[in-house]
Amino acid sequence: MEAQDRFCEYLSGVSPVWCPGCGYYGILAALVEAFAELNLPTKELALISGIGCASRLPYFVKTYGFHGIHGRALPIAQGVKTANPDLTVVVVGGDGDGLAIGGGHFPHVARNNVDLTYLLFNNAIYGMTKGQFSPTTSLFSTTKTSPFGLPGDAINPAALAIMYGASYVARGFSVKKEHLRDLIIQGMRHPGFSFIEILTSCSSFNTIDMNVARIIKDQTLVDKDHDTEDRMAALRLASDEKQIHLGVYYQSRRPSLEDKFKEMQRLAQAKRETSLDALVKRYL
Ligand SMILES: Cc1ncc(C[n+]2csc(CCOP(=O)(O)OP(=O)(O)O)c2C)c(N)n1
Ligand SMILES: [Mg+2]
Repeated sequence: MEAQDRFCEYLSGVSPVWCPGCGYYGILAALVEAFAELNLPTKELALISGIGCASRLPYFVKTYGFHGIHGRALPIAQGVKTANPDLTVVVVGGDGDGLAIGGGHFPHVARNNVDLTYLLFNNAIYGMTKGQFSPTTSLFSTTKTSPFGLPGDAINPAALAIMYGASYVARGFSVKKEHLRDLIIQGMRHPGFSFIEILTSCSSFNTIDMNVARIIKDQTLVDKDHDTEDRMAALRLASDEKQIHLGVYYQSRRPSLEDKFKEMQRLAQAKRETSLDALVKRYL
């Protein structure tokens, strides 16, 4: 069976409730196409989210799903993966969910290299709660909670992921569906923590920061000669303020948390006392 024929097998039949023109429809299509291409059985996939418009995605897909609480998608996903390492775990959420209330979890899943694929839907606004600024809203933006302009500088999620130690970091764009699908496939195949920042407008509350026409004009693909193992070169590309580079910035192989747990289990078992007497004597 071809990937396009498998596409519907991954849809739950629940219709998305996002606004007309929302970029998230394109992300949902790219993700489901990635699942169909990888041909993973739905019972081996788990989608975990927090709270927000982006976090509604697990309802629309026929995999295991967990619509968690605001900012807690990553620790829930780490728990799921640790309890059942055979599952392929994908985390979805917004910029508010992952970088404001949930911002304290991001560095730790990245440095520990937990084997998850995290899709951060960056619309630079709190969409669900109707237009408050988020950590990625740009300086001086006027929003419902910054009527005289936002005084804070925006976070760059992809650059942050590189610095936190994520072992696969990419940036995609919701209207470039095939390109995004390929980034997701590569991220899901990568063993370790994969982070994909997805630029997407919020058709109701932020079409300025994430203006689709401007991003189309400003974007270019990551150069074929870019060395994805060069962390500093990756950081430079992710932080370029003149042009938006879409593609893979960084990819490296190092043991995942699951690999390290296996090694610790082996060490603990090798040291295990075989008799109660020997164990008691250790404490005498
Ligand atoms: C503990 C807690 N605080 C605040 C909220 C209210 N709340 C719901 S969604 C949200 C922000 C969503 O923004 P984002 O994560 O960027 O997702 P988007 O809706 O833009 O996809 C907030 C503040 C909540 N549900 N729980
Ligand atoms: Mg948002």
